[in-house]
Amino acid sequence: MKITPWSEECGALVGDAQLANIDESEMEGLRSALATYGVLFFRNQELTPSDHLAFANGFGEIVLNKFFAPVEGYPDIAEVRKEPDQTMNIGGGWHTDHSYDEEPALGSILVARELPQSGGDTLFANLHKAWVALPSSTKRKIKDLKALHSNVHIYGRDGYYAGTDMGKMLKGADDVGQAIQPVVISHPVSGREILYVNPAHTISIDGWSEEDSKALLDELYDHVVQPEFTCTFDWEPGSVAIWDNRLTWHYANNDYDGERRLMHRITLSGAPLAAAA
Ligand SMILES: O=C(O)CCC(=O)C(=O)O
Ligand SMILES: [Fe+2]
Repeated sequence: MKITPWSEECGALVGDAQLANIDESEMEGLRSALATYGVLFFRNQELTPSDHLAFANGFGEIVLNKFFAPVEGYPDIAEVRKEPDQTMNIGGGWHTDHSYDEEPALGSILVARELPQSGGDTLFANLHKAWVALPSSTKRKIKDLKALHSNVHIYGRDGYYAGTDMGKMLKGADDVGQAIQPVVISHPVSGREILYVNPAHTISIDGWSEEDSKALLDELYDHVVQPEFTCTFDWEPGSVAIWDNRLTWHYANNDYDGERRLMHRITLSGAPLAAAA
């Protein structure tokens, strides 16, 4: 197994490894690389849905996403699908998954199944690097804050997706919820500080007015999306990505109208998040 940085900004490429056939010491190497790099990319994998499931079970514990349709015959694998006649995709804005859960998911293992001719890249951002580069005055101001995260406005009955052509592909509109999370967390494995707010799910800073919350959050979001903290993954047949939801945001480009894109996702369960010391 050979792990090399994907770019200066984020991620690592893992070569000389087949996820369908990995031993426990390589698995431990992947867990540790994920905590360091935030997202791991793989090429030329031959991974059936059963292999995908076996790898996920070896890596950690699986948690179900309540909103995505399952792959037929594999209730633990979710479909991330956009059909040629759809205009909306899943994850087409900067976000991290499941921050609205009390115990946010550790991350996901996403496998390319059907790709458009071009486009459909996924962008990632490194929220540890983004934290480190914040001015000290901002760090002091936000370090002990908490924020409210929700999915009601996205997956709920009157949410964002319900009004689009993605609405019919999703389920669980009554299974929505929210959680309070520290604005700066300590990574459960590496202990590194991470800015833990995101444009899709963070509603407000706990105890702040809507207006003041928005001003601070917008300032933080503008900071994170700078090129020095982000990288892009161009999917090929056989590509796999594993990301850490605590350390990264992601963004699925929606630039391939008229073509199908189908990915299989298994979500890994996480733990409650602690505020940075
Ligand atoms: O399709 C992608 O590239 C990512 C979609 C997404 O946001 C997710 O699966 O959580
Ligand atoms: Fe996502």
